[in-house]
Amino acid sequence: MTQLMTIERFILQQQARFPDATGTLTNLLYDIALAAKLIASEIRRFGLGDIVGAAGTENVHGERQQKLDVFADEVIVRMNDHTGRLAAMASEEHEEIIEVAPRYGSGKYVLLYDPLDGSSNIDVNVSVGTIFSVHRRITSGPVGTLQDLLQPGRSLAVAGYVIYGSSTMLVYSTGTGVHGFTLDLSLGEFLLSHPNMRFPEKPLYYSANHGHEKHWTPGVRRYVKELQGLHGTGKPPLSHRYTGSLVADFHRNLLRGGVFVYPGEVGGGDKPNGKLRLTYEGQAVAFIAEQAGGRASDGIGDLLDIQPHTLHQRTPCFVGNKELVDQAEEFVAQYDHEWRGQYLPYRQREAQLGTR
Ligand code: P6P
Repeated sequence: MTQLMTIERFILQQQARFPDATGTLTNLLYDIALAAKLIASEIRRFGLGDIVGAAGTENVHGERQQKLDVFADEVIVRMNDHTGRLAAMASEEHEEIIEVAPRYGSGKYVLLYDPLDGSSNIDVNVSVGTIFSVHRRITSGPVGTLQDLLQPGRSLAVAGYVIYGSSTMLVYSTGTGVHGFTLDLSLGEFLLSHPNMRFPEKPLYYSANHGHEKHWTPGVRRYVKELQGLHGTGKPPLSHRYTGSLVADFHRNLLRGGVFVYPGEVGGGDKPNGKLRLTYEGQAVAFIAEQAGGRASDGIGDLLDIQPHTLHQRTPCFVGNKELVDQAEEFVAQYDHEWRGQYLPYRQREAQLGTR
């Protein structure tokens, strides 16, 4: 019988490798794992329990808020706003920084998260996910500030996601590899099921929403045709898989090899700078991708090197096997000068620390 390794024991084992570790990050990861169990149990009951349909409210982006979005967000806030481990938080469901009470605000870390990514898929029973990133605090006041939250992804302390699918999995990295844990419902424990996850050498899939193809740039159109093997380069075509849940598409590509593509749009498209949010979606999958031997780009350069300017800043995103992401950059560099011209000023905007 293989050794039962719970996430708690694994995190403690990993902590032992850092003698000066104080256990704060370890306990923060426990908190996130517990929040994931609570959210998972509510999702399993969805449609059976009293949480049905949309909450009737809209989130900061004018998107219909499913009650489970609200529930997941509240679980994460309540799990973390009084532990003394965090100095501030940011969430897709909150327009502004989530303040931590000064008496708890001296934490060494800040947490950025999307509580329920892909939530429009909930009531059609397609996998959804929670995405989280943890930065080390860089300010020293009584509570955390935007400056702590608007850091490049390269300096992340932890990044991870939970996928609520046929099983519930928690995948995370602290910068020493990517490790996956599957929730054993009979034990109520996340058990190590995927140690040291790496993108397979040979990719099988690409994920993109062809419904937006008319707004893709010339370079991205050519790139996707290359992925489909239509340029006669002899490379085997990749199969197309797209669920509309970043976590589900990214997770499949991590396990089977592939690339997720959500580019910036032109020609009347309403997403010139992409759709994904840099701070609480893009940075997390980019950090995990690099730790798993892959990479992430906005079409210009590494997504982890972008200095965020606002909490809800969007980013184009090509993430997955390294050579597939490298290829995307080559096509954008060769064919997409017009799009680059309008995107670069957005990408390079100074961090707006005083505003959202
Ligand atoms: P589209 C979900 O809303 C999300 O942010 C990601 O999870 C997902 O990859 C993307 O949007 C889907 O967007 O435009 O293809 O529906």
